[in-house]
Amino acid sequence: MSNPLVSIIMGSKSDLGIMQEAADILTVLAVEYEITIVSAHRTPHRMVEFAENARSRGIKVVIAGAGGAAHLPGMVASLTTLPVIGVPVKSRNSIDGWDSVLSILQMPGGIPVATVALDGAKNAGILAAEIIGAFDETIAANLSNYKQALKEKVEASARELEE
Ligand code: RP5
Repeated sequence: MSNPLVSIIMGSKSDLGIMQEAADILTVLAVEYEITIVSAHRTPHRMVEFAENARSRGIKVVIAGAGGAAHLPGMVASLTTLPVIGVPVKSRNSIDGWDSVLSILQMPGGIPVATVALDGAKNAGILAAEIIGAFDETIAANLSNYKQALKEKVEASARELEE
């Protein structure tokens, strides 16, 4: 996309099955994004370069997913003043998912990462859109329509059940 506002990064291609859900919902909400792989452990210099340049490239929110010893979201957060949303991934090197969750959630004071649920990439995308939507009325309207559709779906299910 030409002017991405959200950058979706992940530690490994093996995270893509989950992280694609963030991309898909951003497409639905008409938020421009970029998506790539940046590993805190395997490509640390690439991670530093990414985090130090994201703001000047026009990125407004970073969504970072990783599993196991999931240091990517926190390390990126330590290198940028952009908001970072962390997605704990239940990867094959994760014991039971808690390692991914706690690695991303339990940040030290001063370096926040907005952590979503295990494998919660879809909510990460929605949260990123909401941050952008705080300053962009078109995206806010798209979010409003999306939430209205969710509400109508639940109401339709309730009616069906009650019949
Ligand atoms: C993490 O290790 C990645 O984010 C991924 O969730 C996990 C496993 O990576 P691979 O061994 O599948 O490349 O750094």
